Amino acid sequence: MTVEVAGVRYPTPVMTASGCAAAGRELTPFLDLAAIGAVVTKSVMLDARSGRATPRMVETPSGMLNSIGLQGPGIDTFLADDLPWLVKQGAQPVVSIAGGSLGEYAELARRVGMAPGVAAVEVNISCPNVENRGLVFACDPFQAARVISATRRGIPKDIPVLAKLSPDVTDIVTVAEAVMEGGASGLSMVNTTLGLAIDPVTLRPALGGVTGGLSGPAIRPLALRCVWQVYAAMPEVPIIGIGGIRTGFDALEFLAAGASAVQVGTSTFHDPSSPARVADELRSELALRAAVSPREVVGVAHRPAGTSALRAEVSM
Ligand code: RRO
Repeated sequence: MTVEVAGVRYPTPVMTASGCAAAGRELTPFLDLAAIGAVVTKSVMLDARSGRATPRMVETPSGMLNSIGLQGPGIDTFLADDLPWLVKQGAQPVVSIAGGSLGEYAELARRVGMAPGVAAVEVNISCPNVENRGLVFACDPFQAARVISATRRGIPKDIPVLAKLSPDVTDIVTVAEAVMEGGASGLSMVNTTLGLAIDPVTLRPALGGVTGGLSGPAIRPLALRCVWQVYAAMPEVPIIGIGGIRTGFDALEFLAAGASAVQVGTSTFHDPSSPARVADELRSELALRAAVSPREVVGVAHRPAGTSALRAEVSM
């Protein structure tokens, strides 16, 4: 089940998604952090933040909305407490960073780049819960590329920089091309999509922050479409698929569409063992199709019917 993404090896292709389990401590009663693909930590900013007004989460059909607003301890506390703890667990830490300006990303990169044990850096340029839409850098190819190159400069060459993209754009391929030109080593696709829910009693927005990021199975076809489009345009670019993955077959869909690995997020709220369980289920799904490794199915959905060596008939 080992996979390689942008030059780094992971024990399985199934990682945690940023934002759903902080730095992983809450998951330890439910799974072995060293045995899952990677722990992608909650996006951390330079300073500690309390986040947005409550309520911050609301259930929606087949998913949920969040409006956390980048709550976190700040980079110094993260690097002093959380990262060393993760390294001690034997986990592969993928550190997610988020800044409000180019300078902040550059400073975050400099500090994370000096810390020991970082497997990869995921650059969150797509948080939907920022003060204004102009700060969703991933919605503008030019700004997105600038953030990635400012970050890349601060990170040692052997540590990959993954750009986390937003699905809330007209043409995700243009953004993907821009960040790759800016120096990204690969892409994490996708972040949540902007949504809204109305409280049935007050008839006001259900979230304190009014709008929020929609996640869960409701967005899986949307995320899958994004992965498909980018793989079709740039098959050589490493992609980590994210969006509503809940089962091994969901993960397999993303691999077939072109992802080399996946992240599981919202599912952990009702089953905290999800990242390990999905990997186990994916192993069975691959065996069912006589695939010897996850690598064998990456992008297979793009090949003409009948040209793959995989077992064609699977009884469901
Ligand atoms: O903290 C958040 O509100 C948040 C972030 Br940073 C993100 O990238 N995506 C999201 O749905 N929420």
